[in-house]
Amino acid sequence: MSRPRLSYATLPARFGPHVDGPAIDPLTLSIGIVHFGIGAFHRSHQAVFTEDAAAVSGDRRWGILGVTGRSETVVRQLRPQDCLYGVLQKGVLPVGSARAGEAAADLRVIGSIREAVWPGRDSGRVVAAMAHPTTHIASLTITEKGYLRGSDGAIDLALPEVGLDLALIERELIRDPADVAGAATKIGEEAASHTAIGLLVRGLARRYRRGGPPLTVLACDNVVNNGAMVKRVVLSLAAAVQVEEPVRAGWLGWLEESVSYPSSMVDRITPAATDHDHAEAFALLGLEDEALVVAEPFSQWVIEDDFAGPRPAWERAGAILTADVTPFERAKLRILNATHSLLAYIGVLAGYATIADAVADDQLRAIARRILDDDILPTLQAPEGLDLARYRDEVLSRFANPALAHTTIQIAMDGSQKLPNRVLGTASDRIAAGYVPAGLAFVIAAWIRFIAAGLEPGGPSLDDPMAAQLRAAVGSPAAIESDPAGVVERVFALREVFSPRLRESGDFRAAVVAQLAEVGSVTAEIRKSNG
Ligand code: CS2
Repeated sequence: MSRPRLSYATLPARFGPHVDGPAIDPLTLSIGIVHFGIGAFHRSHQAVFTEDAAAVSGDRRWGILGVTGRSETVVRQLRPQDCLYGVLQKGVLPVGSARAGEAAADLRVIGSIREAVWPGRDSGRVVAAMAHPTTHIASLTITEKGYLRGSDGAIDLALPEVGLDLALIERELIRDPADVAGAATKIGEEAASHTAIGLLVRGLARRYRRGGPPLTVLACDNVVNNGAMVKRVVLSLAAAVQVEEPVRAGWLGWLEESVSYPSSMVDRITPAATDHDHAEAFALLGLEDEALVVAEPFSQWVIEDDFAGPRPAWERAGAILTADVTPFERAKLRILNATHSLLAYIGVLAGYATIADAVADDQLRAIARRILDDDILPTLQAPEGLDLARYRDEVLSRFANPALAHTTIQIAMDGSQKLPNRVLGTASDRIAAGYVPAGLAFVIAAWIRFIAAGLEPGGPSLDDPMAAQLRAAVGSPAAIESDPAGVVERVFALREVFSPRLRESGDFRAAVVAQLAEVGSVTAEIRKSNG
């Protein structure tokens, strides 16, 4: 017999210990937010803040319409569950409690996602929701590569799927499909957009055509200045439309004046849920939950208070609304994400499957600590209320959380997209200040060795949109030993990844060459001592 599945109907009237239901009746929420990218991170982070804000304020306008990426999987997981899902929060009982140090898990069912759609079939629904006057926010967690930026930061118009989406945006601007008398286009029959940004801009185009109220586009990805970044991407696609004046000028003017693009810093470690997590959640709730997400207890959201219209009272749910996100965002990307990437690459090479295992290694923890102190902390200005040294220590202890199986290989993906945001800006600042950051060179060297290891039969898989270029630049695994300077030269020639300052610093390249040897000996030593 199949086990009962989580849904509105099966939701228990009372929950057992360590389990909680939605903080507000999900069926009373209307859609106010369209979110692109309803992966695990959105569900463990913004969706929880949004539900808490609704519960505290009683404002029911902020249900979320969640849009998947290319795959329909999340829709299949959520829809049969009335979009309810659990967040399994896993940590260790704090010092001072009776069972200090023991693993502890709590489950909370979240109901703030009210609709889940797949652009392959439901693009029309997304565009309609974006044009609807009660929608005030379009938010995004589409990962670094989802913005489809070229090396100048504008959208890459040469990509065929972007070209296809541009045509759909032009069609929106010239002729609103729903306005055409007799056409009676059924929403489900509208053409599918191919990219998240294409669909977002198409939704904006319909909103503009309908004379809709202002809207906020809120990027929630780990990208430097994510507000300005998404604005550039949106405007570069919007400006590429070939439509006549005055439509074009009106459209571009509306995007400037009626749409705001606040930056935000997001933080909650959310590893992929394992079978073991599913079993643990089932034991707590007694219901099967195919959309379960797992997360650490810590959660933080800092948002630039620059909204074009109304927004949820996120500050009442613990978010920080501020005039300037930059110091928070820098500290988080440069301390947490950079160290995550370091531990991911060196961890894979040393044979550690999870971040917790990698950071439990004394030698690796000491290396991480040294890089943080020598090369990272000196580049940061502490945001008000944050002590950088304490933050560093907290981050390392969050990584050590033994209850989270956050795999090194998961974090190792997309290095070409991640490193510019988390490591290379820091390196550039150190070089500008007259230092050669050997520690950051070590991080790049670990990444290069990781790429090289992937060239070996049975080596770690390289999951990266630039995988082909990266493999070609490294050449062969043997090249790391026979011609390290040549390898570094070729990797640094990748303009999409390295800024001119880094490309031109011979000292930094030499440091990376030296650190390739260091990474090799550290990982060989660890593998040997671990047998
Ligand atoms: C991680 C992040 O996957 C990664 O690259 O560094 O997802 C990290 O877990 C989050 O940013 C934590 O807030």
